[in-house]
Amino acid sequence: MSEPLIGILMGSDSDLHVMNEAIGILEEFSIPFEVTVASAHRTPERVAEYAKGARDRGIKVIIAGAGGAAHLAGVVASMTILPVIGVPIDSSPLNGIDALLSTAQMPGGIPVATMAIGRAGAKNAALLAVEILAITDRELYSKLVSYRKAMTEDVEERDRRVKEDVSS
Ligand code: RP5
Repeated sequence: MSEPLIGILMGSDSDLHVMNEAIGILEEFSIPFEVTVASAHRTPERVAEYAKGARDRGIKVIIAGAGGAAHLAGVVASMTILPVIGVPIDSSPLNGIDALLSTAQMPGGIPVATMAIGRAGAKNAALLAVEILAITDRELYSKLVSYRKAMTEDVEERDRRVKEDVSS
């Protein structure tokens, strides 16, 4: 497999079932990626090492998913110039609202592109990462156009089926 272009980070292995949505999209678009478990609170040195070394290793975009007091994406963003996409994970008693605010409410100067809570957010994080790569990759751009077209056709098909069900 080629060198990874996207780094997927997650605060715990318990986040994997959500971050699998991102993995699925990157596989669908044949984008090489790597997956790492590192916690901003439990393993801060590991997070720092990862963030500081990512660009030199060829990573173009980092996707960081975490739950609870989710500082992972923000801490990573503070230590790299690479675009960082945050995925708030609904793993706490607050169902991800805590992670959403912790990820989104960054101070001016250190941006984190924050996605929706949970699976949709993980999926969109990967699609946004692909869109960023597609800025300079025409083939990837065409794949994204086809992906959108397929999604439109799928909704139209669902519409047809619902109309049939209702009228029968
Ligand atoms: C966060 O705490 C992780 O990202 C995870 O969502 C949450 C719970 O982690 P575990 O206690 O399951 O390892 O840091």
